[in-house]
Amino acid sequence: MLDVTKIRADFPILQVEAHPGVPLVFLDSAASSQKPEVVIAAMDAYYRQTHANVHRGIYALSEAATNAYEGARARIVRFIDAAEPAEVIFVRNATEGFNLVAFAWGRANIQPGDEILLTEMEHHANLVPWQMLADEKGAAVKYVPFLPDGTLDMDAIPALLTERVKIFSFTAVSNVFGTVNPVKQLVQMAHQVGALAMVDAAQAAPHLPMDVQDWDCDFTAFSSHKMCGPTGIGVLYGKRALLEVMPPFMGGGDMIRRVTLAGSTWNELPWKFEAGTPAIAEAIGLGTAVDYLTGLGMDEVHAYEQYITTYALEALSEIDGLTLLGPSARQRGGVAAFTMKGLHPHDIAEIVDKDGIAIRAGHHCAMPLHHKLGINASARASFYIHTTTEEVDKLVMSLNRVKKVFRM
Ligand code: C6P
Repeated sequence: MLDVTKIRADFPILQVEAHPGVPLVFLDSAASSQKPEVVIAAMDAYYRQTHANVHRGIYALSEAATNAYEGARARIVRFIDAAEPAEVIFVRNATEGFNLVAFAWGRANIQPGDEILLTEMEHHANLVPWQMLADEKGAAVKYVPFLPDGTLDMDAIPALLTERVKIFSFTAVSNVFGTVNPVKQLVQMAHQVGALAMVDAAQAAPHLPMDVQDWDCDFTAFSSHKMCGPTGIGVLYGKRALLEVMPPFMGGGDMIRRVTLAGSTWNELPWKFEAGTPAIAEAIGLGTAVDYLTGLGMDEVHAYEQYITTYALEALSEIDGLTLLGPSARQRGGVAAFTMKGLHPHDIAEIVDKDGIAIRAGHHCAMPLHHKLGINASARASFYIHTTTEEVDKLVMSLNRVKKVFRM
């Protein structure tokens, strides 16, 4: 079991008060996680001692910066078990990863009449870029439905996953239900009909051991800021054979081999997809975050989150009038979205904030999911390696107070 007291000491922000005299209870890691001291220190040290542009300078400082940047990539390669650094592209966030694939792979491969298969539980990042592509190409977007318990309707897939489908893109872990989807099985199903499979790992990479070769996915994307790293950087993984033949996403410096006034040729992977000066300090911060998580052990991280989520689901289900969204703790990651009878999620979030508790309220960038449930919004508490049972108890007490305030 993780030593949560020790872990909490690693996160400077957990010493901060939410309001004067009110300690912060941070239950919004699914939106963006907090950062351990080692990550902050690595970025600080980089700017103080190593900063120069990468891949350009002949001088020692630039070489040191390049080594640190590429060293971060090597850490990601190990963390997700990619076959080689060429397959790990630094992007701004998961959202950019989806846009890159929809733009570069999609424009070259999607024809009128083709289908793109998604699920009804997707985050807008894995929805809107495909809808834009389908509109442009005269293709159709289809959706695997979810069942009332927030799991995918696996029986509906064979009828949807026909040979017209060119790519099946789905989330590994839902950011609302917390559902952990059977990634390997879904990838296999896509490949059986000759479709590619892209996995949204935004809520998986921070919480579960990840192995892209075992998944056998063609692409996956995730964000650094949800996994103890800084904002402004994320990762797109793609199989070399696919990336090799894809046209670039953006043009500019670093992504070219040769430029003449008549035209240009492209750099090798992964730099073909990294136009312009990259987020160097952020890559180094992400590399350090990966070291930090690896040091804890991703199996241990997952086991702890299962423990705290089980505790939270039990405690929350005792509150009269509260409805939890999503499956049992066994099948979910560390998120608990809920509604409370007669209360707007924004009112809930506003009142628990007075007790120092940070939760998210709204549609969590999953409007179609909420629409299907017949609601506009939900409240969501999310847990991470530093969440304690005492914090969950505080949330439960505060939610009972919300009911009193609104006389429910
Ligand atoms: N979800 C949440 O509060 P970006 O914004 O690119 O870093 O991540 C997008 C994204 C993609 N897929 C899933 C499953 C996600 O959860 C997110 C981000 C946050 O749930 C912010 S909306």
